[in-house]
Amino acid sequence: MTYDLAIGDRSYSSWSLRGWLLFERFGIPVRVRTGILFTDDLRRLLSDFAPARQVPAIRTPEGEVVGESIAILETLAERHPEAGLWPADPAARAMARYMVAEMHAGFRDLRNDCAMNLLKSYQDSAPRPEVLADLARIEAIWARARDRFGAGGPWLFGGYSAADAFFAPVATRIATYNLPVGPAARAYVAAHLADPAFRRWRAMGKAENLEQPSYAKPYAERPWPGPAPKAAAVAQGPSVNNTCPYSGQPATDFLKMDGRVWGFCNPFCRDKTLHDPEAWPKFMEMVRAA
Ligand SMILES: N[C@@H](CCC(=O)N[C@@H](CS)C(=O)NCC(=O)O)C(=O)O
Repeated sequence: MTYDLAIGDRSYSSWSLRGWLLFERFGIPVRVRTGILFTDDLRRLLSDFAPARQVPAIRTPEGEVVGESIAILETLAERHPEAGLWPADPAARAMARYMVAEMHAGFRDLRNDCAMNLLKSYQDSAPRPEVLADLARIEAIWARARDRFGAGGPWLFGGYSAADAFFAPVATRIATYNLPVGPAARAYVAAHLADPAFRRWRAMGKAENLEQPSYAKPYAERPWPGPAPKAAAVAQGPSVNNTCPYSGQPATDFLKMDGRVWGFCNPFCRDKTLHDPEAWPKFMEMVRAA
């Protein structure tokens, strides 16, 4: 028995990203089920998670459904105290809770004007003053956390905590809409873009190959501002490996990287790897061992 997690399109659903990071970053096993935003597909998925009305939603191994990302976080933190979702220090923990609650309830101008879109990166999004005011507040609270508690690592409280999962989609917005922030905030944004868990999420979003026209913006584009994924291309077999690095099933779909062909058990496993090979430890272990 494990958790079930309902999510929307990985390229666009910022709340789903928060929910998923809580599992992925803290090593809590989960079965992920996806639905396409704004379609009957999502409504069908959510009918299995009643009474949840939005993604993310979870079902615990005992069958209890929990919606609202902040409630999902508290449920997981209570059930998995050893996972360290909240900082261990009580003052840091109080501040992290405050920041997560403010994120959950606020920053509406930033969220409305700059919807998360992990498929695009813009040169200039001409942010309104209201968006700049949200950014100023975000920079202030990030700096306060980093100054007081961040010495042990690149995250708000040093090591990765639930507060970082909640601000991950904000970091992507600053990056992809090229929003003006100072060097400390830029460094924190860069830590998110380089985070292997976030890179896996983005690669899976690209593999889903879904474009939501309502997210299109008229701004000039620029290259992705995070680490450039290693080059790989779709290929024909045979492959170096006979079985998929993720499932152990026979290899049926192939990619080529550094002159060698690798096999996977289905197009999605192939494509998520294709879009960022180095973000997938099981694949890279196989490459190194071959
Ligand atoms: N307050 C909710 C927000 C969830 C939310 O807005 N989810 C969006 C996707 S990012 C959604 O389900 N949209 C589809 C809909 O509302 O029908 C949370 O914290 O989980």
